[in-house]
Amino acid sequence: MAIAVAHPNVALVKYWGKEPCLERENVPATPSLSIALKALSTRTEVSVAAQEQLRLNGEIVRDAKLERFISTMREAWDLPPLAVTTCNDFPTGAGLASSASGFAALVTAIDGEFGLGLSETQRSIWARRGSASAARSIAGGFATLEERDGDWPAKTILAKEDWPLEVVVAVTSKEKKPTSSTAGMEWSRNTSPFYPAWVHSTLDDFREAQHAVAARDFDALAQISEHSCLKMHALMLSTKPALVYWNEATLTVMRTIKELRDSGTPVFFTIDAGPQIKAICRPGFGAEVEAALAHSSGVLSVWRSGIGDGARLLDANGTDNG
Ligand code: 2P0
Repeated sequence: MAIAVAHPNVALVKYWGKEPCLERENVPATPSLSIALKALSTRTEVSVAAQEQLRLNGEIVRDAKLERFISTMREAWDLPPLAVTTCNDFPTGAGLASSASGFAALVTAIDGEFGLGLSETQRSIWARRGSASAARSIAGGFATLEERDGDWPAKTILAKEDWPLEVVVAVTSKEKKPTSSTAGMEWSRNTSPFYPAWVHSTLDDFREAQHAVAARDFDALAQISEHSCLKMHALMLSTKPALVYWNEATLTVMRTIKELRDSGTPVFFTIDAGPQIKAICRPGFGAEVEAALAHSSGVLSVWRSGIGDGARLLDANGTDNG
């Protein structure tokens, strides 16, 4: 049996939309840039079984996306039936990127169990076929996902130790999101009049964010990240039917973060395809931001996190030596 662990990631420059005709391969229409969340993780065990079986958070489930992904891997390798047991220590499917950490941990565990010998780049390319954001969870730290030589590998552009930003996740709902990201981004591409502008302008956002990370320029990263986030939600709102992922508490927390920043705390927000808010702050400000968000109306729970590593195998005792 092989055991792997991976962290979800939060995109600061967002991915929303796939290349037409390459949807099944999850080829993004835009590059993206993210940070991994150390405090949240998915742990996945893979072993050989008499019959294929997926157990998610203790329950046997069917998952079409995962089954399709494993059959794609079988086109490249002769894999036996698998027992896959996966657990998230955070809500699944609620806008906390469980598919990112899920596919990253799965590819890493399959690679380990069957000795496929995949490099980190190859694992990221495989993980992307499961879920594009999963490629970034293979890399960890500050990671990019962009086109290179006709493929889309993820890459760590700055190690977490080199800029130990802190993240506070404010959970405002534990419900599953109403529309999956995969479906939502297809609707946006097909129906929003803003979609071409989104694709075009994200290239500039990506370059600016890369420069901000390289220079460890917090204010520049804050500005470009909030812009990318709000532009993605504007695209979602202009989709038919409209994709409204926020709730009342999402807006309240957004205002709390703005007030914190106006009073001198170096913090900015980002929001994915769900109502949770992630606040990113300079090292040393996590406790203050956590306390403020915990008291914000409608917040159910808060998590504080550092930046995490990429997906990795645990040893035979399940110990993380990474
Ligand atoms: C991101 N999200 O860049 C964006 C921001 C959500 C909002 O990547 O269809 O689960 O499996 O490739 O990766 C969520 O979408 O979608 C996502 P698929 P995925 O993090």
